[in-house]
Formats: sequence, structure tokens, C-alpha cells
Amino acid sequence: MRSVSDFPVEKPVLVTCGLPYANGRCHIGHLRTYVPADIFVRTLRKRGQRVVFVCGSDTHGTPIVMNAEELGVLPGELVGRYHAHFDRIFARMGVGFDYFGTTDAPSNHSRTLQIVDSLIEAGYVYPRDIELAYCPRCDRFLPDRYVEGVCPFCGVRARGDECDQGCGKHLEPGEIRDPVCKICGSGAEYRTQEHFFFRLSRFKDFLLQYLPGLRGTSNARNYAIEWVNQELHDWCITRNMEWGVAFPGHDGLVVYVWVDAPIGYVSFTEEWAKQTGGDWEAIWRGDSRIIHFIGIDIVYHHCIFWPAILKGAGYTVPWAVVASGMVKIEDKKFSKSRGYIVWVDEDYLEHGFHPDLLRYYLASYTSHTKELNFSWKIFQEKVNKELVGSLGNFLYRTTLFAHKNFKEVPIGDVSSEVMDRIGQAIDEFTQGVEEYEFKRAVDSVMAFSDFGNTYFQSMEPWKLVKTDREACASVLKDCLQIAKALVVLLEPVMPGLMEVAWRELGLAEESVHGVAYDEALVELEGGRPILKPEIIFNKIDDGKIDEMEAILDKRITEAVEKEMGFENMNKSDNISFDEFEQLDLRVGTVKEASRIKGSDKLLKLAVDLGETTTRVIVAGIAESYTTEELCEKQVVVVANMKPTKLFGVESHGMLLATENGVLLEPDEPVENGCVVSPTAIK
Ligand code: B3M
Ligand code: ZN
Repeated sequence: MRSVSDFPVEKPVLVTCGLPYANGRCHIGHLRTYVPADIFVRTLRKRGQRVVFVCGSDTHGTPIVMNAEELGVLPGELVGRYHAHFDRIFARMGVGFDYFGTTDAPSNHSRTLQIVDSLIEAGYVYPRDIELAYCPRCDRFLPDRYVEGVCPFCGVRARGDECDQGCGKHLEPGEIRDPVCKICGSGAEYRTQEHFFFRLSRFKDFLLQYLPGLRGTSNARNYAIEWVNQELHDWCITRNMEWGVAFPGHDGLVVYVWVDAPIGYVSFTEEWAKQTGGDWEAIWRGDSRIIHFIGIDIVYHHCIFWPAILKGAGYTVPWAVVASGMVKIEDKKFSKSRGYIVWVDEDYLEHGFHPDLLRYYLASYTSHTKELNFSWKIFQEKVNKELVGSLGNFLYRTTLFAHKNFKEVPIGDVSSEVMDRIGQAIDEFTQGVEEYEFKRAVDSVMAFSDFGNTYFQSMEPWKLVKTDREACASVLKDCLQIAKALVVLLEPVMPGLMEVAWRELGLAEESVHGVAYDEALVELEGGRPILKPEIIFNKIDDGKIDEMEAILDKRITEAVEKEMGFENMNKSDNISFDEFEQLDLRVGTVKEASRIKGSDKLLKLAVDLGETTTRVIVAGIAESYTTEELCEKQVVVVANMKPTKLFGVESHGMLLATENGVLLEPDEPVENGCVVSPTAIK
């Protein structure tokens, strides 16, 4: 049995979500983890299970410090801003953490110190001299993203902590080659310094025995087992920074962000306990079930590094790790820099969409471990067909019919067939959720809603009411009971809208959020008034979707323009001649130029490079040249650029221009295709 349902309901289950970095706004990618976790918690509670649900802001690490430096604010100010933002968005989205803390809180500093001290005492931490990137000009060591260079594994340009453009490997301090300082751009050197390592390698046997029994989704478990079978490297757990949790006894060193971040799960539970009189130690040192909801990209940290830390420090290890797949936007890889992103506030809530519609989409689009595609058209279709067409239709026609013809819940019994069908729906939903199959769970309730519609349709109560009022009353009683069950079942998925639906059934005394699943099987009391219902689910029209798509398109356009423009120039000192020689620079003549629809900055050019056909090149120069000015102009082209598609146009090459958009041109006309080379070698 891999589900949590065999655990005594009075014992604590702790559910956590991966901590958002307090370094940017909340987007749909975040919600892919938080919404299903919230559905899971609400479902467990409806089964009577004791659950504690915590999360918080991840406030440390180099990207936050660098971002704050760039904005000219203190890191504490920056994280305070985003912490408040996430807190607000979660409240709006109905994600109801019992405690939402921050990793910079005093309780997290002290819990981190306690855990680090225990690890040191148990002999799991040792010092080692390592070579670290150091910038002589800035006179400082360069942790993680303060340094860039060449990946030692694949040779591609990489950030200090991760080969983000190439092989994707995590890079340990000191591993990056040809380091360059990100602050001042000058070449860095390696200097020796003492740092502290966590003996992850010692935990191999423990992990090999622990991981096969780890519950949650199989993707997390399987990846983790594969990695442990390969090789476990000790982790450097200190960094040269001021911002973070100070490493005991060593000025200028803080613990690595991936140490104090998951410890947040513990300190947030402590904070929750302080507020509620709960027992955090029963969870973290006792017989509990700790369930982490995370994104698939941080499985290594949660299934390997984190259990080893907990084990080494004498804490309860996670019972389950549930890893969600990544999110795509309109079938394109999610990317902030390329504009494929949907911000939860700016692109969704502020346009008047109800939070629950997005919750429904996220839960039901695809299985939790698969990639989820967010598309406005599919969003519209799901809302209109499933929520308006099936669920909304059933709830509305049932309550409206009852109101019009009876004004109250009819007296009499609900049929046993309907009661059985409700029992089945509860089982299917809870089983789905407890196996982290949110789509299957939601689909099963929607099938139950279809069942309700078919029942209503086939019994034709609008005819019966004229011929056999008693028979009509019993059909309606059945339908109202189905409606009640649907509302209880879907409360975890759409808590806000189901609250409204609950009221429409005349059931406002007890909150729908607090009732157990068994309530769905409790017959609606005859004689309760049914008021005129309002429509809960409204169709989304095509115009609205066009508007939303236009907003996304605009963002993508701006991202492309930014990339094609002259921003983000980021140069390294001292490139070698070999590096320069990789560029194939040639002179060509512009034969045609036209504007690109939807972009103010880009032009599509046909350039004669002396090849059999002209080259199509998209260039960001529409603000400095008209199409007429460009025709027959000679230009300098980077001819061996990898072709790339921009606005549906495949561009093969780039023009050289100054940063204010003035094109380079040969001093006198030359043959098309003529190579541009450095004068030094002649
Ligand atoms: N703050 C965000 C991420 O890498 C990171 C999660 C921490 S969970 C302890 O997805
Ligand atoms: Zn520097």
C-alpha cells in the first residue's frame, strides 16, 4: 500500500511544498506544485486525517544577493517584498498553508545551527582546502553565480553552480574552468581556502535501503535510486557570503542555501506549533508521515541530500516525495527570458478569472508527473465544456428546478442507487488523490457530474411535475443529493466556488471546508428552503481568449526584441584567437527588407552573401533604418550563426552594428561574401 490512508487519522501527517525563492513573482509554474498539494491536504482532512501544511520563502543564496545589489536594496528588503507577494497570491489562490514562514527567521537560523552542530558532532562534516574563484579586482571570493566560466564536463559556458546552457550538471565550488567575475567582468583566479563538506558519501548504504520504500511518485524514487547507484559526492556546505545562516565559528562563511532551505520545513513546523500549541517534535522526531511536494528539478536535493542530513542529525526522514512535472506555455518550454510565462497576478487574476478555474486546470490537465501545457484555448475549452457544460449545468438546473417547483428540498428518501453511486465517487476521488493521481480523481468526479446530467435528462422531471408530482419529488431529491455530493467532493479542488454552491443548496450553517466526506452521504433534510440560484460558472468568450493570447504574444515579442537588440552585452576579458576565429564574418548586400508583423524593432532582410541563394536574416534595426534605406546597402554579417526562428521566420545570420543601432559597412564596396578578418594576422 503506497497510500497514506493506512495511517491512524489522529497521528500527524506533515505536508510541505518546495519553497519559492523570494526573488521574483509567482507564475503558473509555481502553482503546479502548490495547488495539487493543497488539494491533497484538503482531501486528507475531509477523511478526518490530522494534517499540518507548511511552506515559506527561500530567502538565501547568491541570486537573491546579486538581484538586491543590482536593484540597490538590501537583500532583506527584497525578500520581504516577495515574501509578502507570495503570501498574498497563495491566499488568493486558496492555497491554505497553516504556516508560511521565511528561512531568514531567527527560528530557522537556530534550527539550522542546531542541525549543523549535530552533524559536526557526529563526524559528518569535515574541513577541506579547496581552490575557489577569487576576483583580485573586487578583492573577494566568488561563490556560485558570482562566477562564470567553462563547464569542466561539457566545455560550454556555464554559471558557477550549474551548467545551465550545456549538460545541466550541478557544479561544485572550484570546478568551473576559466573563471570570470560577474561583478566586474575581469578574469578571476583560483585561491585556496578552507571550506566545509558534508559526508554524503557515507550515506550510500542508508539511502539504498531507504529509497526503495520511499512513497510518493515513482519518478522521484527512481531518479534518486539511479543517482545513488552511480556515485555520491560529498557536498561543500559553506559559502563566502554575509547573507545567510552564519556557519558556526567561521567569520565570513554562511551555510549553503540548500542546507538552511529544507531545514525551513522543520522551523516552520516549530512556528506553527508555537502558534497553535501543536507538537512539532511528534512530527520531526516521532512517528509521523512527512510528505514533500516538489518540482521534478529538485529531486536530488529532497531524495538524497535532505534525507541524509535528517538521518545524520537524528530526525524523522521523509515518508513520501511527490514530484510534479514541468510546465509548458502554449506548448513551448517555460522561459522567463523568452517570454513564455504566465504571471499569476498580472496575467490571470487581474483579468477577472476566478482562481478556482486555474486550480481546476492544473489538477485535471494531465497526470501530476507529466509535463503540463498551459494554453489559453485549452483553458477556455475546459472551462466551457467541463465546468460550465457539465458541472455548472447540473448544479444550476437542479437547484433552479427545485426552487421553481418546490421552493424547498422535497421530503422523502434518496434512492439507494444514487447513494451507492455517491459512495463510489468518494472512493474514486480519495483514492486518486491519495495516489497523487489528481487528474484521475477530478475526472472521476466529472464523470459523476455527467451521471447526474444523464439522470436528470432521462427522468424528465419537467414532465413528471405535471403528471406525477411525487415521482418528480423523488427524482429531484436524488438530484439534489448528487449536487450536494459533487460540492463536497470538489471543495478541495475549487474551494471558493464550491462555497457558493454550498450556499445555494441552503447549507450555509456548516462550512463546506470543514465537512467530512461522509457528509456527502448524509441525506439533505426535506423542507429546507431552496432559494433562486445564481449562475456559478460562466462561459469564457473568444474575445477574452484573444485578449489573453495577445498579452502573451506581446511578452514573447518583447523578449525576442530584447535578445535581438543591444542590451545584455556581457563580455569576457582576454578571449583567445581561437575563440575569435570561430566567427565567420562576411560582407553581404541587402537585397530586400520588410517589416515583421507584430514587432516594432525587427526587420526581415534578404542578404546576398555570394551564395547561390540569399540569406534570410532577422535584424533588430527597424528603429534606426527604413526598409528603403537598407536596400543595396553593404553590411557585415556573422554568417555561421545557428539558424533560429523569430516570429515564424527562420533567421540565419546576424548583422553587426554599434550599440545605438548604426550598421557597419565596408569603407568601399567589396564583393559579396568577402571574409572579414583581423588585420593583425596579415
Ligand atoms: N527555493 C526553489 C527551487 O529550486 C527552491 C526550493 C527549495 S525547497 C527546500 O525550485
Ligand atoms: Zn571582480
